[in-house]
Amino acid sequence: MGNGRLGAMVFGRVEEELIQLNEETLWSGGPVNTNPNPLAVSYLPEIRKALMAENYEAAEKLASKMQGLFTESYEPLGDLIIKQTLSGEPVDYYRDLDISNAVSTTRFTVDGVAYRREVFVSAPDQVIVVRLSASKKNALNFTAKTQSPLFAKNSVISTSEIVMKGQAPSHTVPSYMQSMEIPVVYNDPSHCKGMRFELRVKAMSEDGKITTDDSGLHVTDATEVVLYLSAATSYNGFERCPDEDGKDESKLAENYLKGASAKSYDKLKQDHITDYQQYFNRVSLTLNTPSSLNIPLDERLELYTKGAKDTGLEALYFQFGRYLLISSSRPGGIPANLQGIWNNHVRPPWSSNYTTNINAEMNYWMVETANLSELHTPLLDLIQRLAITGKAAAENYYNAPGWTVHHNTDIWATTSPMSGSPSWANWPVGGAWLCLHLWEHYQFNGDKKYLSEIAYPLMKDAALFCKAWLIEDKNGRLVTAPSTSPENFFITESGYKGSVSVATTMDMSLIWDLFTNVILASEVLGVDAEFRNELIEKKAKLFPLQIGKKGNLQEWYKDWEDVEPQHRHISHLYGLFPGRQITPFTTPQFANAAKKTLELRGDGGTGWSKGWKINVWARLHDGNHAHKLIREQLTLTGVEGTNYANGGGTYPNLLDAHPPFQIDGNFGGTSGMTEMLLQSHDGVIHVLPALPDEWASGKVIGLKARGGFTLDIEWRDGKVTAVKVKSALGGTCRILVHEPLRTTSSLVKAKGENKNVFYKPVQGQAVTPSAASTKPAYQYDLTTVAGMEYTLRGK
Ligand code: FUC
Repeated sequence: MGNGRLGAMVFGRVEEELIQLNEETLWSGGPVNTNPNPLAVSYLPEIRKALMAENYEAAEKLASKMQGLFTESYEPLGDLIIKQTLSGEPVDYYRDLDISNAVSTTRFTVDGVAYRREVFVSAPDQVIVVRLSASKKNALNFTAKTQSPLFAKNSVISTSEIVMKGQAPSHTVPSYMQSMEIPVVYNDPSHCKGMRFELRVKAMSEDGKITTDDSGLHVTDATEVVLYLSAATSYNGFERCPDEDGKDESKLAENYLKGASAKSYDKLKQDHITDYQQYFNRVSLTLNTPSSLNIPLDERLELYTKGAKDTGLEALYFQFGRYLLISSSRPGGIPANLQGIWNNHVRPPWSSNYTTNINAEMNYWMVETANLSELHTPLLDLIQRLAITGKAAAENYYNAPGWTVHHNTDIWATTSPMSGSPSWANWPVGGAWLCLHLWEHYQFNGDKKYLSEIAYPLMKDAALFCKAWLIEDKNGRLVTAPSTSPENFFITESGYKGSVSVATTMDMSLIWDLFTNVILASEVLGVDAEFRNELIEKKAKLFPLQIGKKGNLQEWYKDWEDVEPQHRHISHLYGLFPGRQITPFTTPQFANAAKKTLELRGDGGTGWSKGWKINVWARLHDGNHAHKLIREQLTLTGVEGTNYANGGGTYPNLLDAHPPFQIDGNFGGTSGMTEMLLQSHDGVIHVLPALPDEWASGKVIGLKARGGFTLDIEWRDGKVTAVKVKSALGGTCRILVHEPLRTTSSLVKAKGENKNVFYKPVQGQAVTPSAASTKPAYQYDLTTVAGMEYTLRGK
């Protein structure tokens, strides 16, 4: 559970309940050193020389010299442990997490007394609320205490309130670096790094007795008790020392608690539900006739894993992704990290940071399409901070203008390359990928002020970096060098296995995408004509997409073999998804090559890898293959240890298994499902572009399309029966459906170019769906007025 900032993992144990706690700003470390390796830039000419001489081995070695430090880690806040005194065995045990209102309930009966616990995390009141109750008067006896794996100390504030004060490590070494002797360091003599945190717990009750001491809160003979949990850290922005120059975490925690405990439980709960549902209720999804299956989730997943059909579970998984984002990413906060906001490790897997070569972006793939646009802002805000540290990285590492991000970042907005294998560390195009988010936020909402004041300047500066980063190969084409394709390795003609070469397809596709979007944005804003022309010129000279001897989309500059042909990353398909350089309508030859690549890569991989593959198969309009991957992603697993190759699946609580737990797969899965139902990246709003046979009938309400359109779609026996369009911005809404619609005075057969500026073709040619689609395709133009709704019906 969570409100974006505070996270709570409710275990639902009877005698000793455990609620694991997190606060999104609680990270190790402090402001980042933006120039950890001043000699780095001096190696660039040598690397490029080696690459031009095709000496990849030398280039790989030299790339290791252009690296920096690790990011810091997202840290756990601690635990609330509720030890309840019970006399007898529990019966009638029940627990749930209701994602329609974000409240969890645990109930059981002991000795004829029914006990109940309700937990929710309030965004309006910024507290975690736990209500314990008993069906019999004065039957509630328990102790609540707090603990933390970090350095922390408990004490008493009043007869009903306790506090835990602690400090985060000044540095935590990633868990994959096993050789470090002291991986978690607490003391920073300069008093800069290592933020403070505070957790307060207050109990309130109408009856019974509440006392406190250093061991916790003691409640005797009560009937109903509400616990309010409030937490804060001294994090004071990415550029400030969180210790010496930190916020007053104690005052913050105290104020949240004061405000919340002055409200009645019912009011707190109602305000929480109203707040949560303003996001959640925007979208609903029904697939076939919902089953009346009423069995525990682990059993349901097990049946599904064994092959049972359960489209209700698939729809639940879709909504669970939305639930998770509403619970972990709120305006004004920090973006959802590798584990969202739910982490109990001091040295979490991959530091529970932001991995920008796939994972961080995947968390936000569905934020616009699944109608949660405001929740995009934590990521968009982080990009603003990355552009500041990233300017230093561009200068220090490459002597280049603009800004750049490498493959990892954290709350301190680290942008320099990590230290380790160049296959992941030396990847300076993270900024280009993040810029897609800036652009899409505009594309979906059409806010020109945001585009001109925030998005465009950042995009332009990222393009400045890429422009400087490109060099000419011997044929005069623009390439990147050094260049990697995260995190894969090639085998050269002579048998050398390496990761550093020139102009990987992913690099070129990212830059193609960024240049395309900057060109469009500068046109929309009517600015920077000269710069735009320069980009148009450069874009035309970019090393192009290549089709390899196997008919695949080439991953590398040359048609090399892969060391691991089924590698989990499909970086070279960026242009298919999330990009739009490759589409079945505009570039069928490359779409076919991408399909071949996917076939060669196979459907295996980590949770997020399967999540990505759902999206790309949806973009290839192959709903059945996308659905096969949904089934695989929802395979029940208990594997906790790291498995890079084939362990992807879902834990009994519906969280994604990389393994270990990593939240990107959940978000990627939800995104993939939206892409199966609606696409709007290719010059037209494509309704049900990748409907699998198993989703024969259904209804989705509230999906978003570019240009400010919201769509409700109903279909029966695989055929669309009704489409409702809400237009926020007005303009032509061009719709592509696979069954004819009844035309009206405002809905006519589409002719000529789509006049809606949000649908400008980027491949220099209009969409030709009938030629490329295996199904019949009908296109209509709906003339819309801002604020109006239109219902279109099948014939
Ligand atoms: C990338 C992936 C790993 C993992 C990590 C967080 O390095 O290749 O599988 O997801 O990020």
